[in-house]
Amino acid sequence: MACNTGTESGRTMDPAVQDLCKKAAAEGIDTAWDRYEKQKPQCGFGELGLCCRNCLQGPCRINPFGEPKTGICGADADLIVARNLLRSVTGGSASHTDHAYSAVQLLRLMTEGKTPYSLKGAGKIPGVAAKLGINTAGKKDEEVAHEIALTALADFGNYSEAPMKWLTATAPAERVELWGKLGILPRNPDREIRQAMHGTAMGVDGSPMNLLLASLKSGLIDGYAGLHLGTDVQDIIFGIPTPVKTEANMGVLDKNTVNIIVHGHMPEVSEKVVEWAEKLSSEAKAAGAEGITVAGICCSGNEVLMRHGVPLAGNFLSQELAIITGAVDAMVVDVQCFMPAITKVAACYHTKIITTQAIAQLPDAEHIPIEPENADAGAQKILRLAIETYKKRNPSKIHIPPHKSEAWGGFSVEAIVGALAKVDPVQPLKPLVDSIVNGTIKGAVGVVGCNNVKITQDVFHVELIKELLAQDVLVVATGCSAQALAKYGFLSPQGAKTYAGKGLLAVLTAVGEAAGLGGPLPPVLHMGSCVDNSRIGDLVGALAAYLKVPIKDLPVVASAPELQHEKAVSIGVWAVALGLMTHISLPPPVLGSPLVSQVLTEGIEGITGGKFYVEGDSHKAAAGILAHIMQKRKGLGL
Ligand code: SF4
Ligand code: MSK
Repeated sequence: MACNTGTESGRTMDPAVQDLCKKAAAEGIDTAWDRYEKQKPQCGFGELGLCCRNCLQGPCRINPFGEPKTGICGADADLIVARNLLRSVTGGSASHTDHAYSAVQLLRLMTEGKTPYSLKGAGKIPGVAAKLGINTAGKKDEEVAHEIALTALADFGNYSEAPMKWLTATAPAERVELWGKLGILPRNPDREIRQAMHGTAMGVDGSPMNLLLASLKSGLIDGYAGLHLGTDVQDIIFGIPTPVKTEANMGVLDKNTVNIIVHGHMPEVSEKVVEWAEKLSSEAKAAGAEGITVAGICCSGNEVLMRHGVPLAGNFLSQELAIITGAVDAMVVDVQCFMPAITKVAACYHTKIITTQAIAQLPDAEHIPIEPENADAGAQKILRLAIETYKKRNPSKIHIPPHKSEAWGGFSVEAIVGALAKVDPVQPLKPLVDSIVNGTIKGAVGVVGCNNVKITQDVFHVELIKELLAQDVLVVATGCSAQALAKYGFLSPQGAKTYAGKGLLAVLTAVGEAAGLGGPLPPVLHMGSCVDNSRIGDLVGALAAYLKVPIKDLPVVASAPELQHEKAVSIGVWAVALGLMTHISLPPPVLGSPLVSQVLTEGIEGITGGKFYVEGDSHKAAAGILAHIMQKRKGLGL
């Protein structure tokens, strides 16, 4: 891992972002990297998780080298760290769960005929309905979809002690049994989030181990009330992704078109922007542009990339630099991962920042609500504002670095199984499992998560995955990790020839050709946004079921090489609860507690079969991941 050095190449390996960092410096604009420099040195107590502000007697902090050893109330390092961790995991779970809840409400309203959205994912309905025990006989798709929405809402209204239906219906039975024995099956997700906040308040839970179990439970809320629920419902509304070709990096912006960036996580916003960009293209032409380009950043971008091949401008740390091209007329944000700094950067250009959600507003932005009932009106307003703004561009400030790469997305589980079925229609997973069994493919890694200003942008994603692919490890990706890899050709068929080992290349070629792609599949399969980590969970679950072993025994590892958000922490906890070794490059703030650190990296393995593996050097991480895969292969007798 290269550390941030303050130079462009220390900040990012992305040539387009390096170029724009120079432009930012020349124009006197601070970016996240400059603000990071001004934060140094960051607080050691905070880094270790040893600061508590849970009551007004504090803040209290623990000195790891001496006194004080407890806060004013007597809470020690283990308790403070465990409480802080639970609050952080719960922050992540709440973010995903609230996102999924919005999608469920949209599905309900849509199936009541109250929105301008229409059902595009009928193919998803039978499978989801079957898992939930909903009878579909003689019912229209909309009716079943409505029942699905009501079933999800019943989880949020569950006042009984019964566990969440979405979890028991969609998680592997072996895991449900284990989590039941551990007493961590969530009931109503809202209730559990409330209870986590209560349990971590001053004078409530004083047991670090009990708090760690609560963190596992919170991870399950993320996995099933956030990720799985979110993906299932979004696929029903917007369609199941299928393989689609696009391009990635700043070069997708076009100086001759109105450029709109969609940023955040909610497809209900980005879908409408894409739809109305097509419909209002003539108005853009009347304003002197050649058309409208919509490009994505973060997971709103991933959602429309997966379903429509909308190009990608960049990932998390690229967001300010996209504005610095001077060619972005509007950046439309919904929820999560947009920096408050973007309005300040936009103020140096003609760019409009447009917020769309009541809970996610910014001073100095235009707020144009996109709600289920008014989405068309809101989207038209956004598009017309972007077209108006285009007329105010300052050509002398425009610089679009030409870099872009071919990238393929759309690899839902259904699409992957569909491609494999072209090789073996009866048992689609057989070719993949056979390749793992005979060692042509050694195992699989799901690489996910963000950029983090503490790590040179994209370097860890790229270096780690390069090594794993060369060692014949199959890689699937989501979130900003998939976007990082997209920028350097890992999501293109050509990338298979460049990066994949011999065995992996043979499998990718056989499946790609059978699926009619005329060449290999990309070496990294883009499975979607952050909530679509559920797709990775389902794929891994299907492999385990086929082999009749628990997930924990598979030669499969998760990795979040440049994690940043609380959501990445809660996703990681869910992956560990599923039984996966989960690599992270930076530890969350837990090192102040030897107990919590030991449980997360070792002790938990005896309980769920998963654990966190912290390694900040990409080369060593690749070796550690590979060693784990080989150990799991041995365990299976392979
Ligand atoms: Fe200090 Fe305890 Fe209050 Fe935390 S809860 S701020 S440790 S007194
Ligand atoms: S957007 S959570 S920076 S992956 Fe899903 Fe990227 Fe991480 Fe946000």
